[in-house]
Amino acid sequence: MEPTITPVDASFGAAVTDIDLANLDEAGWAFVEAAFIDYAMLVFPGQDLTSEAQTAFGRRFGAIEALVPGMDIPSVPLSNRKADGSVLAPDEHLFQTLRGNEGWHTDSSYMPLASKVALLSAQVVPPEGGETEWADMRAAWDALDTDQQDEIAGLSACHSLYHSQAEAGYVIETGAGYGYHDKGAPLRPLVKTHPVTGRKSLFIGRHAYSIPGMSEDASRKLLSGLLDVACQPPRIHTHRWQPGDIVVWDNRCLLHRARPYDVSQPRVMRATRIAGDPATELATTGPDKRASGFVPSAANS
Ligand SMILES: O=C(O)CCC(=O)C(=O)O
Ligand SMILES: [Fe+2]
Repeated sequence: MEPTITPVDASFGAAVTDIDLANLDEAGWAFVEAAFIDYAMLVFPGQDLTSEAQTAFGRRFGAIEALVPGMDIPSVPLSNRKADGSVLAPDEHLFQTLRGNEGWHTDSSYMPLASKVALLSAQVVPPEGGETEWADMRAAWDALDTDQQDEIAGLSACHSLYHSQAEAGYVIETGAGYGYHDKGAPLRPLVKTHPVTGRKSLFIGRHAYSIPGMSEDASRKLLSGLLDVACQPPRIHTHRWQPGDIVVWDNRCLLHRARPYDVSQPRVMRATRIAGDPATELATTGPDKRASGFVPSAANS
């Protein structure tokens, strides 16, 4: 069986059918690997993978990033329901994480080592909303004029989950655990060169703030202006999930976000995150501030 590839209506992305990801032979993997580099995002409808099969497929792309540090849970449920079936309350950490995912981001850019690839599958989907969207930051870079490209070429930004969750309305205590830096914030160039394709892309999103050498206000204006322009058609694609679908995307050159839905309806997804390569996804350490304008002092550190 030869897989069939159908590009989606955007500057990136394709759907792949006639393929069985649970029983992928080497020829099948070679096909997926090449298509992934060409399209940056692949949708595989109706695969219905078990958690183990999703993890095994994920490992083809690289080492799994442990989302629950110290625990061997390679693929994690992203569910708005607790184990007893009740709905998460707004003051719960996971509820806030899920709402935070509704802002454009690239995964783990707030970690010293950012993620390079992510996989997401749908188990239970709400009747309306709850789609996932991606945006092509290569095409966004290409769409800037030379003056704009020159203006940002040498700049870097801090990335922090304290910052992005505060912007989403959730103030997180210091020492909150996974993803919350305890020394300097990771500092990353605004322009990233893809290690495989060599293409440049904008490396921005909700975790990015505070550009060294610029005021907080100017940083905010620049970053939000870039994000607004970047995440526009034809550079975005929205996937309306069916249970059993799995999507894999390239965090090195795409942003993504979840779309809102009625949170009284169940939405159960399963996520696998692939660690970046130290040669290309490791950040340098930036200033010791948790959010825009926040500088720890003896009193509040
Ligand atoms: O739930 C979604 O649609 C997006 C989740 C997400 O941001 C992720 O899996 O990294
Ligand atoms: Fe994400």
